[in-house]
Amino acid sequence: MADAPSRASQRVAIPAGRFDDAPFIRACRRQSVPHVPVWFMRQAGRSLPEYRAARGPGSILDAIAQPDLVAELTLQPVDRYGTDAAIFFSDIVVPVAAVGFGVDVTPGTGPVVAQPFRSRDDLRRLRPLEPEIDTPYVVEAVSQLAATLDVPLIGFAGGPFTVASYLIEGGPSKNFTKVKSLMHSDPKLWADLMGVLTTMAVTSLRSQLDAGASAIQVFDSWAGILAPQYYESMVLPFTKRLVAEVETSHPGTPTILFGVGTGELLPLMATAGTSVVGIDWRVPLDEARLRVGPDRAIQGNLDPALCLAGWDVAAEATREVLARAGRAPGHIFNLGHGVLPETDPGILEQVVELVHAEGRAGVEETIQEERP
Ligand code: 1CP
Repeated sequence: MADAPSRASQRVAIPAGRFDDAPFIRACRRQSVPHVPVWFMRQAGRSLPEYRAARGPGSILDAIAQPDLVAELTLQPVDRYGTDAAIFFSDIVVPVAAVGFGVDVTPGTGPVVAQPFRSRDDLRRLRPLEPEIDTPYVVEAVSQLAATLDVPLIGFAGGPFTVASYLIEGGPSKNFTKVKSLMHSDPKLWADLMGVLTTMAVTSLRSQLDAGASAIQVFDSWAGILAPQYYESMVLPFTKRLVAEVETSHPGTPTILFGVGTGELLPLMATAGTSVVGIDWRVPLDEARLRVGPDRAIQGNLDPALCLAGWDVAAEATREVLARAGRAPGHIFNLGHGVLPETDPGILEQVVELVHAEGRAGVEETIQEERP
């Protein structure tokens, strides 16, 4: 680890804006595109046989700490599907695990915390993240990928609410009762915890952008569990700070904010400052466009479960998503949540082909046709 800074200084500089003409980046900016860009949340891993072959047994955190393996796993779905972006292979709990909070990721379950966050004393277990020391493998893998990829790399962080939910609940949760009770019984401690996690996310995202990521996504996956008024007062201010700080250090970087079950939160999420709002499958995209307003691109929103019902069903549902997205620029095709492990990769391959062939949102020729 002591050699991390020198390795960093030897890194080849990747010019910022290298992918400004890529359809994914252009769609994030609501610019015209040659075709609707597509990528899939959780496209790496899970359903790919080549993932299972390369990854082997053991905790995913061990895999994430091997830059060569991470680069390979990140590239696999891009090579197979022809997606317009790569999502960095890592996990939202990597920063908190790296500062020693005591988080593991159990196969079949997800993140598990040995001693969950309970009181003010636990804030001491969340020291500031130093990426070159704590997560040099992230910096290294992003650098390798930035030098190799011919599509933009999306870096990511967990939204502070979603990361806090794992720390407080101790693992995956259905009702988030412990989180909600801490939020409401000790709002000051909640704000302090959110502040620490926001800073950690910003630090991690900046390290990924410095190393060559072209865009970032904030996965606030479980924020949809909250009523709008509490999302607005107890989560959104931190998301706004996160986005503003990334914009300050890396101006113009496309940013995406995503959560599941956020139909009622979309108008608020649209004020967080990201270029794009991710939409789950519950809100049709024409309605989603109304909820997020004209200043944001949208990403989504094929129900991942419909990819399990055969190609005819998946094709019809894909066409429905494209039709609902309409012709206005600023649609990135995605699933409404992550790829399900039992998905046939062949179906996702066909979805990409169909979106590229038939997606019209922001397509230049369409815009010209519509000019008087
Ligand atoms: O060992 C394994 O292979 C376990 C499965 C797995 C994988 C492949 C986990 C455990 N994490 C990951 C990688 C991962 N996690 C990626 C890499 C890129 C990709 O898969 O394409 C990304 C982007 C994440 C992000 C992540 N982790 C989120 C946000 C996205 C989402 O799905 O909402 C969340 C909530 C996690 C926590 C997590 N990690 C792993 C699991 C099974 C879970 C979810 C557990 C739960 O339901 O609470």
